[in-house]
Amino acid sequence: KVLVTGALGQIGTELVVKMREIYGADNIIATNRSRRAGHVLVESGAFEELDVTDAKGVHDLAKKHNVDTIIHMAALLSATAENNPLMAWNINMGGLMNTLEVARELNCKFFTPSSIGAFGPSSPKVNTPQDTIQRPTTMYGVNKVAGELLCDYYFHKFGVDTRGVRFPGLISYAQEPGGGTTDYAVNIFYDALKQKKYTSYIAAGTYMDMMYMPDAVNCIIDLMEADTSKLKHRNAFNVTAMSFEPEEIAAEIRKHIPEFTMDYDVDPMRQAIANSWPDSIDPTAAKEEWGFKTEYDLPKMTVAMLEQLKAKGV
Ligand code: VAH
Repeated sequence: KVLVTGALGQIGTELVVKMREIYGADNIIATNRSRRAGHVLVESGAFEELDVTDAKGVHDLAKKHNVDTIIHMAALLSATAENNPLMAWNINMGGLMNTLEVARELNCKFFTPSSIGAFGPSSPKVNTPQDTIQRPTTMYGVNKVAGELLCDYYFHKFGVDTRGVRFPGLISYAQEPGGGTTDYAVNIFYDALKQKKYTSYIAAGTYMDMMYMPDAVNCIIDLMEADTSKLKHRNAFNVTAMSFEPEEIAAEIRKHIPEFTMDYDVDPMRQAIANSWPDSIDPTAAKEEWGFKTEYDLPKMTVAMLEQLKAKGV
């Protein structure tokens, strides 16, 4: 039985659908701080409200469902965290500690994502190595580095089978993201379809790693099914599918919507966050240790996103 926190979030939504297909709907317990009536997951299977900052609530729910795996996705993303640093610490670190403790007590396998946000201005910017300096300058980045270290600690101190990846920006059609810096690369598709125009809050020339959500979901499943004896790293594998800047994704969209135009209204805070992150990261360790691979590059993702959003009625 798998407990997923933050299941109604951008990753959780598609992850739970895929895991239910693979492992059976009754074996994946979707939880979220609040239920969202009408959300595909709330209407289609086991759903429980869970606030990950409630240690007893996490323990009792995991015990009630006799879970053996915890996929901890509940967190505040970079821009939200930068606007509410104390709340971000409490939710991101408090939630992680509570779920790690339950994983220790109930002997659960554990996954939580880190991010390219775990790197900072002093990390090598291009082809950022798996093991390198990590001095992020955002609260989100501090949470992610602390989270990587905490998950390593629970592995070597308590033997908890913790695993994780450093996700790039994730692009999805099923559930809009909330409060990220890379989300311009999602918003651009919605606006291209609705008004054939997008105003980017990230400046031209700002490269960031990205990945289409189906590849990200497969990443989590592949890593969780990997042979633990092959893992030299445990948490925070660099994973990425592509790196692009706003003009490149706009040009790709224009191949399908020729009249699409984009202009800029740069948001200083999210631009500063983006500037502190790598341009591109090196996923070699993930490829070597558990066969990480992706199917979608920018052209293929653009076709898929436009098709799926049109089908959704955007
Ligand atoms: C964010 N989408 O923008 C998330 C992610 C690497 C980016 O961590 O905060």
